[in-house]
Amino acid sequence: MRLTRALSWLCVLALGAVVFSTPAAAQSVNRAAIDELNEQLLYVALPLTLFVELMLVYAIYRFHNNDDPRPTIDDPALEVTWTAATGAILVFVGVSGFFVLANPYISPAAAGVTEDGGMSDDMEVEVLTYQWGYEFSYPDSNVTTSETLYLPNNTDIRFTLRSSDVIHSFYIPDFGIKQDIFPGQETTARTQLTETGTYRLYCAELCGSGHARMQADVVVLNQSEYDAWADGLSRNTTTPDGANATRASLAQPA
Ligand SMILES: [Cu+2]
Repeated sequence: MRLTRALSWLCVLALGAVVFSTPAAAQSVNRAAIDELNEQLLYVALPLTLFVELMLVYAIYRFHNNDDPRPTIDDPALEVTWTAATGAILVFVGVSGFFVLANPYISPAAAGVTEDGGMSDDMEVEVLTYQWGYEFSYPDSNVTTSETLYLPNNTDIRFTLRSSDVIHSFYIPDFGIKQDIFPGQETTARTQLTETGTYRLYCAELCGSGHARMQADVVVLNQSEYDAWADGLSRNTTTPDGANATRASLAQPA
């Protein structure tokens, strides 16, 4: 009786942990897809964990005074059942994971999105990495900045990633984006942001002595604020928060 009560409390605690650990609203469609997958897998893993633990506790309790244990003899029905159940769970995990991987925001290259590919409505941001920093170019607005990456929300954005020296990466944990960047090769990341705010971009590949300094702020604005920011920069005004110069003024020697 005491055991039953203890197990009931264990179930209540586990359910409570799931309910209260539900993550806050995601900041990007990528992050939403990844969070949803984690949640689905949790709903499979939690009952399984509970089942195994309950069996363990039951076996300890039921057989702790068994002085003459005997091995289990063949039980084909039981073996078929646990093989089929394990197979079904693995298929569920594989299929759920595949659908997230095939998402055109998560794997733009796998989904056939190239620089001049089918998703040309995307806003493009060219990211150039070097030891040790990021430079962001906005071809649509003819603007180049460093230190801070400004982005609009509710717009499909494609990042074209290049490196001028060694392997770097483009890692924004809040957006669920992590893409390596290789010298002499172009990689792509894609997203749509859902929440305005300030986030952090990191390099996640050890790229030399300045690696720890290689990070930048990411500011997500609503579309009108973003347009005002881009307009202001294209008119060659300087803002105090990291925007350097327009691409036109960079191109002209002083
Ligand atoms: Cu780096």
